[in-house]
Amino acid sequence: MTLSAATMRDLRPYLGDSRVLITAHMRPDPDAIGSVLALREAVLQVGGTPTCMLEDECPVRCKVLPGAPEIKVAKDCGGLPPFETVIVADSGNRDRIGEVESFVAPHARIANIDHHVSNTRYGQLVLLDCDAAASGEVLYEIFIELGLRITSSVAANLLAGILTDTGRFRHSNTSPTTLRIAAELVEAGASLTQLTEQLYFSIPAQDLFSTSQVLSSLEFFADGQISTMFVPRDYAVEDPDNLIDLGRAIDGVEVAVLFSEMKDNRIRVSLRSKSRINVSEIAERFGGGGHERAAGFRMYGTMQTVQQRLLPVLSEALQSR
Ligand SMILES: [Mn+2]
Repeated sequence: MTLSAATMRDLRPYLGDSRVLITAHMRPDPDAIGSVLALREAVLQVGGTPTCMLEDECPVRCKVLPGAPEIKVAKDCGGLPPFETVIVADSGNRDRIGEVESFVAPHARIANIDHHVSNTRYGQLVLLDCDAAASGEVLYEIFIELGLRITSSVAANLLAGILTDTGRFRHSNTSPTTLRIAAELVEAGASLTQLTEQLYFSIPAQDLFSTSQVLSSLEFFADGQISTMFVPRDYAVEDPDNLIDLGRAIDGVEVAVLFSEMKDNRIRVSLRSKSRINVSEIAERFGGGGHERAAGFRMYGTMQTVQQRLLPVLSEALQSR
């Protein structure tokens, strides 16, 4: 599914507005941060005035992305008048922008730029390409169509999203187009080596201690086809994707699950599958969403009760394949 040129061009008036709010999903990952920062440059190039705002703080590993200090946190923005023009990147549904919602004017025009299959198609302008590996890939196409410059900082921000959403070009969402776009971005000045070092090999030492604790909670179900791990609330883990990748890397495991305690007494459930189970379908049954091989949802309860509700659903899915 490729976006039509006409639909992409409809974004131009959004970019040129004198007050544009640019946001993405809560607990931002490099694709969310990189997309927001690339959009910020797009707005500046067109002559608009961008305000970048997220519900949560920029993760430490993303702070090196060009322009990252420009991103504001919603709770520090009290008093800012609501925005009539809003661009949301990388968020399957509108709720995922969290507190930023209070800065969206009641009749604001919203552009929704995303690649999640579960996207609810909110907003007046929907730029959704479910075949794209990352929002960074969708944005690359938009930059080209609108004749915007892929500066070295835009290239780094877009490549950061593509690199991480493809698990460093390993996941099945890595298409020939993904690789071609990545090559163009490297040519435009993004350093794959530098991004990989910054995003993957600068782990805070505390994270490794937390990782060892989380690994000790590892359990197996359905003859070793399901692995589960628990992340208690007081464990600070910068990159939970790394943990769940470990659960999924185990020989014989088809689905890896990571249960994380949230501040509001809900449990965040992250799901990854290898080849047979569509975890997006499973997450949707619990009110969440995502991609075929990577999805998630949130639910009230303890990590154990949520695990007990999920396991029969996963076992059934495994049996029917
Ligand atoms: Mn993404």
